[in-house]
Amino acid sequence: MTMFLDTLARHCREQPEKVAIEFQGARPVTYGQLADTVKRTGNYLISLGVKPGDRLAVQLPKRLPFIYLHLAAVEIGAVFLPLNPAYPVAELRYFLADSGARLLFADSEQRLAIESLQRELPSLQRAIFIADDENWASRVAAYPAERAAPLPRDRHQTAMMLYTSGTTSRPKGALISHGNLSANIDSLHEAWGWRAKDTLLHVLPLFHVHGLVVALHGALHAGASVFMPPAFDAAAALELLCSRRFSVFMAVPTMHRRLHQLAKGRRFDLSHLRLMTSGSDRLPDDLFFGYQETFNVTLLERYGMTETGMNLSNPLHGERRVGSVGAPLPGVTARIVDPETEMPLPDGAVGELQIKGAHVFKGYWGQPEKTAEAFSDDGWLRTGDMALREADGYYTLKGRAKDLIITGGLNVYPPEVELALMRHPAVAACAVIGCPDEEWGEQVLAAVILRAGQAADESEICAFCREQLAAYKAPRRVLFVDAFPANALGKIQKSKLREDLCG
Ligand code: MLC
Repeated sequence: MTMFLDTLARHCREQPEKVAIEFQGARPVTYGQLADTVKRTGNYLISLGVKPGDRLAVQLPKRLPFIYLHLAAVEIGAVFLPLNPAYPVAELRYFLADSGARLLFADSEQRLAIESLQRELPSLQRAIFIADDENWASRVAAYPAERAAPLPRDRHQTAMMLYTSGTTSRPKGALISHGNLSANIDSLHEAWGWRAKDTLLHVLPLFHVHGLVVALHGALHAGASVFMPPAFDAAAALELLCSRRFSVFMAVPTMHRRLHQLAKGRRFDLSHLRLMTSGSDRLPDDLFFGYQETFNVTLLERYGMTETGMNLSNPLHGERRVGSVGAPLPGVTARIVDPETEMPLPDGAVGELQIKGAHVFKGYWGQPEKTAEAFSDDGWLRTGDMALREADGYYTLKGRAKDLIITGGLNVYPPEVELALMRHPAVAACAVIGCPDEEWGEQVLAAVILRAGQAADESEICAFCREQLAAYKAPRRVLFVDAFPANALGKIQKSKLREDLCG
């Protein structure tokens, strides 16, 4: 297994003049410059007292400093903790307290909010604010581009901590090791044929596995070039895709839907792209076929999760099957089991999808019982997704064992939203569900029973949730009901609620 950072270092030595990243509106960064700035950034972090194993939190918009900090933190053995810039203070407080991060880099617009938080968080020794137009290279210019002694790094060391929503509790920090990252990247390179002449149009957020590992690491590991707009804009992306500059594009179904809708029946030939992938949520069949017709492209659907990176993929060559997430990637083993007994099931039977491989995460930060729950007795990761395996090895997802909602490629666990709703004084009981939605996949809907004599309206409840939760987790709709459908044990039947309310 080649360590991701070692291959990156090799590209920096062997092709220093080649463009690594062109951030839209900024001067392109070559591999040589990338290596130089990352090394200086690492020394800057060391001068700030960052030690191997320290959690380094970064809540910055998608810009070059985010990337330098990410690569430098990982390179010096710190644990990189990316945080969605959309998190409100209440969520940020939890992530910083739970992770015990000592250092936070944040957008200067957040200064007031974060400084007030700092008083409550003794573990957070320092917050450093970065302005939008800051020239990062000059911030770190005074630090050497060499290191006195090489830092020890092994594949079990934690490289990143990524928070995933908790099924029954607050979000958990998934610990991703250097070995996990390398296993993922090796496997994707083999499966998707990444190569140095690839050019990636990178439109995904950087604070998730999809944008950070699958897309960015994927390209840098290959020595390819990345063009990166600060955010996804469908019209701009379509124009760029038509420009013939790119060979690879990766997106979530909501982005593909917007691109497809933009075409409005016109045809654009994007077949010069050798690879267009879809992931983080199920790709609807109509979009798969719509892409073929409108863009002359067969999207490659793959399946992954924060705890593992990528697990299954349709093939680069060969049949990309509609509705299927393909077969296990190189180095990945998958099985379908009866969720009660965990006994393997035959082909064609629906059961829980379980995964093994060097890419599977180490566990959750500070939550050994949650880590234990995540694995079967014989060490398989329980994905919580229901699936079947066809006789020819293709897997098809068939729903979720857990009550997860996926909206715009982001996971939302109902208990977290329900907890926020229950803090509202007028809410007596609530149930949160995902309703099907063409653009977003699903939208968060809350069914609420009000306390006797209390009043509240939809917009008030939505606003109340948004103070506590990132906007994508807050309900888009609130329906007031008198009772919930319940089973004999009094447990709310969410499937019935979906039938009744989603219409
Ligand atoms: C934004 N909003 C969302 C949302 N994203 N609401 C629900 N779900 C989401 N995912 C809110 C905004 O706050 C805004 O609220 C309103 O929706 C409309 O905003 P928009 O401007 O239309 O949305 P936009 O900013 O364009 O974002 C849409 C998007 C974004 C699709 C570009 O959601 C996105 O980048 N999704 C990708 C997520 C991702 O990378 N997932 C990978 C996870 S890793 P208001 O009311 O304030 O205006 C993983 C593993 C794997 O799952 O296998 O890949």
